[in-house]
Amino acid sequence: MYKKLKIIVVGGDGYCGWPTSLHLSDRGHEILIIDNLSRRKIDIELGVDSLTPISSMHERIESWSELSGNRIGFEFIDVAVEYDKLIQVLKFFQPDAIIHFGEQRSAPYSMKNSSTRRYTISNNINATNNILSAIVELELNTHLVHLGTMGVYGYSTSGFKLPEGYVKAVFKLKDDMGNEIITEENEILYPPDPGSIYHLTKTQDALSFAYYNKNYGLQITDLHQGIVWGTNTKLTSRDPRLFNRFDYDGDYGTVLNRFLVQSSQNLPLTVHGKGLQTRAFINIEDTARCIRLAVENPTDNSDKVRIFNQLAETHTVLSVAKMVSSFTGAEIINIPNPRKEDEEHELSVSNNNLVQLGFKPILLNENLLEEVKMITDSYKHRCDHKLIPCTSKW
Ligand code: NAD
Ligand code: USQ
Repeated sequence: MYKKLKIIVVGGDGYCGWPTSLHLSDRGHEILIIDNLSRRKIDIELGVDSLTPISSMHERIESWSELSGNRIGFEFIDVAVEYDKLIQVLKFFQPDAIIHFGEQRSAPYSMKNSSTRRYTISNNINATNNILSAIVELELNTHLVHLGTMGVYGYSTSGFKLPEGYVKAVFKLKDDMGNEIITEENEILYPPDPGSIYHLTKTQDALSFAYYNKNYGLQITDLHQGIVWGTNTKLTSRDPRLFNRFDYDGDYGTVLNRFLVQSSQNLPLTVHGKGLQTRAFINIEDTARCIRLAVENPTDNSDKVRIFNQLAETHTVLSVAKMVSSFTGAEIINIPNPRKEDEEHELSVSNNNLVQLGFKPILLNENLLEEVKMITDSYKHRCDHKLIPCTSKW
């Protein structure tokens, strides 16, 4: 049996936030979404649209209430800017947990120009700090669950299985006389190594969490998530009005989803560089389940931030392309890499903390690819080829 919780989902209109809100509402938790709909506005700015038609936030909530009998609340607030409104809502709602998805999450968008770079920094850093600060100001006993990224660890061959957030470190230094000093073993945050402005904000979030935990004893779980793939979950596919968004454009489309769209459009699968860069992957249904596990099993340990690696499996980009190609027959092309990244490295990651809480990962398989392919085929007429290339270069 689990306790029914009052949960605020910041960013609950987004790709991960919407299915997670439905999943938690379906479990009987009381859900209040806070979102400033900035993701929909960025679509307008970029001239793109989700491949799947998505309803307005109000229609989503009304349909869910009609179909499930469960009410989800919605507050239109920019948490990075409208601190006073955020305070009012938290004071009134008194959440047991806040799930924080509310950040600008595209690495290519964050690297487009000075305006997107500055927006990403100010939005993400202020959103996180305002939420933390509001919990402190109101003296709430709220568990903050944040969506971080595997990218905080950087991408290069480490030679070992990446731990969950922390490493034991011994420092070897030289004093002024040149004598070697070897320190005792310390537990430290794994050294951050961001590969984009977006990833930089996530590494800075991690420091804020460590500080607010140390100084104010806040209860925080940071989920270092891999690349999410898929679109609908069992709940979002109950009715077209509940459909989840599907990004395929060069800024927001993530690699596996893009490969499936490219296949449906009879376009080649665009592998950046050698394609031997390894990434962590997780299905959208698992994203919602893992967050539920983190929220329903709050940390009782306030002496440090709890960090989980949230992934099902790791693959090179090329092996993902080959999987899609063997299933759809699409051609694979290697194109010059628009990003500054290591194109050939291994990645082995522990996800033991979530597994211990009962996470049984959904692995990439043809049936699941088939489900997503049905979506990319059904909405192929909504795809604009001009928007597929990755034009953001760094
Ligand atoms: P998304 O852009 O679809 O959703 C983010 C939501 O947050 C949007 O609805 C947006 O309007 C809202 N938002 C942004 N800034 C806000 C603000 N200042 N105030 C209120 N609302 C705000 O992104 P997503 O794919 O759902 O990702 C959610 C989180 O998960 C992000 O923090 C991202 O870093 C993390 N994540 C995503 C993936 C992935 O593959 N999609 C992988 C790892 C981690
Ligand atoms: N890539 C290709 N071809 C493409 C698109 C991408 O080869 O057409 C490559 C990229 O160069 C990169 C890899 O695929 O090496 C992944 O790119 P991506 O766009 O799928 O994912 P990324 O930019 O890393 O970001 C996404 C989410 C981000 C999240 C991150 C998790 O947008 O919010 O934090 O995945 S992780 O990658 O584990 O850090």
